[in-house]
Amino acid sequence: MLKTRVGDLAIHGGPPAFQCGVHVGRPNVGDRQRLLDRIDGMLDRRWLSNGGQLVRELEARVAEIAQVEHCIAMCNGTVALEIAIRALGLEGEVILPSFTFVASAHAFQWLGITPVFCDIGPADHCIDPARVEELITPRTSGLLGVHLWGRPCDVEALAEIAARHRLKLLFDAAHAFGCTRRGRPIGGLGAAEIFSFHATKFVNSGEGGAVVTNDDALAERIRLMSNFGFSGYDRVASVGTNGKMSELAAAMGLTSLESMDEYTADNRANHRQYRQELAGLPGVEPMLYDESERCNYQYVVLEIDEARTGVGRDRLVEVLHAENVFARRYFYPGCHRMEPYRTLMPDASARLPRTEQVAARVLVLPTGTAVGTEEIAAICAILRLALGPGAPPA
Ligand code: T4K
Repeated sequence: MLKTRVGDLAIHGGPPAFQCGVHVGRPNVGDRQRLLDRIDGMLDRRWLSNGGQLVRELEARVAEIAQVEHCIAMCNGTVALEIAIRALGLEGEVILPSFTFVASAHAFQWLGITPVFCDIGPADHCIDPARVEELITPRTSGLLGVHLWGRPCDVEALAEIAARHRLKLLFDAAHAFGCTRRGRPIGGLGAAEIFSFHATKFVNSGEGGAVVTNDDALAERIRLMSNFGFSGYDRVASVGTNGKMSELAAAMGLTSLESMDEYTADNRANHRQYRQELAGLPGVEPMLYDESERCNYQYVVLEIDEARTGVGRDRLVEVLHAENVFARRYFYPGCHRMEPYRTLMPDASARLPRTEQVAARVLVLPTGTAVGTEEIAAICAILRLALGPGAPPA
């Protein structure tokens, strides 16, 4: 039973609703015995990294799910992005949304490429193709679409612009593993796509990521670059770095992949429960997934319209945190308001009105296999209470 009394929004009088806390990003953990068996095998083989059996298995499985020719497993999604950018030969400027996790922008800045921030579209939280062309300059070498929350961006419109301006097209699919766009699995779009298998992702390897592509030559360059450029024991064919996934991470990733369908089912049920329990709350708009596509439902995202709720998103976050519900404001305040971009591009806000608006409204709630139906019911009750007596009962 909830003891919370949010009242007039002076934070509650009773103890927090959850003693241990309910977090956004709590990892899904697959079958422990399967994981331990894999780790045993790895120890028996005494093969811990550098193209081991488990990494090869994971690559084959990811390529199969994404229906692509090549998957190169990586130590994380950020390095996957950096290596893909370098292998594609991007330079100068690249256009991408500001409303994304900062790694999408940092990967370019890190490589000496200027990220040029584009606003997001009216219908989704993804890059707005209608605003891309005005940002193209003679220095532009590519476009990065981000399938935010696992909802694919407007791939076809971006491909058309990229083809017309001879730009390379890359997708940050960190959130979109297991999803489809018009029935086609995310993975084979553009020149390459990258996945993240970070602990917080629906399928996770603790830390991990991958680049997937159908381009043989690009895949070969990426594989070399992820292993210092080694093409043989003593032969180095190109500059490279260490982007390799470890066998331990692959053991976790493979085990996670085996439970992917259960995770999806849980996420979907959670999403549905949140929608039902929050239905009818004026000014609280749950983000929907396209049920005609394959979705992973891994984020529960609300938009809070303060003009209608009378209570701002930030206040709701405070209330939830006081109850040990660690909701998040992803991806506030937008990359353009984070350093170094804030200093380098002080005027960016003026051309990113939707980014600014959405960044001020988004509230991300806990989901995944670690969150049960009673917890979701309690989180929704806290929100209803916080939204005051005007909020209709569930
Ligand atoms: N592109 C996009 C669009 C991305 O969203 C990301 C990563 C990337 C690229 C880069 O991929 P990676 O290089 O990370 O593979 C988290 C994740 O660290 C990050 O992977 C993810 N996106 C981002 C959306 O979320 P933070 O800064 O929110 O992490 P943190 O430490 O605050 O943890 C998030 C929540 O998860 C907390 O509530 C605690 C909980 N948590 C976390 C871990 C690691 C757990 O309960 N257990 C855990 O083991 O970035």
